Amino acid sequence: MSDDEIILSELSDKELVQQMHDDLYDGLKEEIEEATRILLDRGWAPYDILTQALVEGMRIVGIDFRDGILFVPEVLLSANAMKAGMTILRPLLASTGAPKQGKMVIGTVKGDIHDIGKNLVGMMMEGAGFDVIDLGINNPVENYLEAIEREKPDILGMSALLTTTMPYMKVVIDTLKEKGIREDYIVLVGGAPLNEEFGKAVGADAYCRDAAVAVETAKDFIRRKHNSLAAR
Ligand code: B12
Repeated sequence: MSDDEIILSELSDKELVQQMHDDLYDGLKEEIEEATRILLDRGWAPYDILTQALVEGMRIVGIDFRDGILFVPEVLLSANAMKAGMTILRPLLASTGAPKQGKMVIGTVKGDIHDIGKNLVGMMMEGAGFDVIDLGINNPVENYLEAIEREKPDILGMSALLTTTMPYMKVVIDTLKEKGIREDYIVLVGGAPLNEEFGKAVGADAYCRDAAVAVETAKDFIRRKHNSLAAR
């Protein structure tokens, strides 16, 4: 059967998720939107669609990008398709009615334009009851400073997907230290090339491997912050 004969709504859940991986690979935005809606109609939890269909699909794209089978223009189409699916899921993830937890400022560091992971973390944090101020991509240290001064968040989150841009996180954290305000914020870092050791080395409070870990870690730090304030 050729692709254009596939009727998404007639596929089983498993086939549909598989088809979404293929459609994400091919950058088919409308198909991703349709399939996302179908899974929602079938009672799928938004988080499961996000992880099993979209994030897993992008993982496969990442492998072929790494191996030189896919190139930037194709991966951009995949990213756009993924974002279209995320746009449908976002309000559903954000409206969980979770009690207010705190505020987060998040942005991708200077030189880096990857934003899917950051957006996903922002969405999940909103769903968990955090107010999220998203600074977007390619942020120099000044942007972070200005935003934390203005927003007075509990958490500062930085994202980097390139080995060449991840050291910039240290520039931001060192600047906070120089200004004597490092301890005023919980600093969380993330992105595919990072690891726990790197997080420690740059002076972050924690490295988070994915959005779910980011939410749990953020809640944990907020609890600790409240406990230590209460103990004063
Ligand atoms: C999509 C993509 C692109 C898209 C980005 C579109 C967009 N709007 O984001 C485009 C095509 C533009 C792109 C461009 C480039 N890319 Co690119 N890209 C990817 C790809 C395939 C997927 C990234 C992604 O979205 N993953 C899905 C999300 C959900 O995962 P994630 O980002 O890791 O986020 C999760 C966690 O890391 C964590 N997290 C992320 N951020 C944060 C922040 C905080 C605070 C916390 C707590 C957690 C957290 O939670 C997220 C959700 O669970 C990766 C492959 C890979 N393995 O990562 C390459 C990859 C990152 N890109 C790579 C490269 C080389 C490039 C280019 C230099 C290519 C080129 N020659 O031009 C350019 C760089 C442009 C720039 N200056 O930034 C390399 C990096 C290699 C390296 N070691 O540095 C990778 C690894 C591919 C590869 N193996 O070669 N890319």
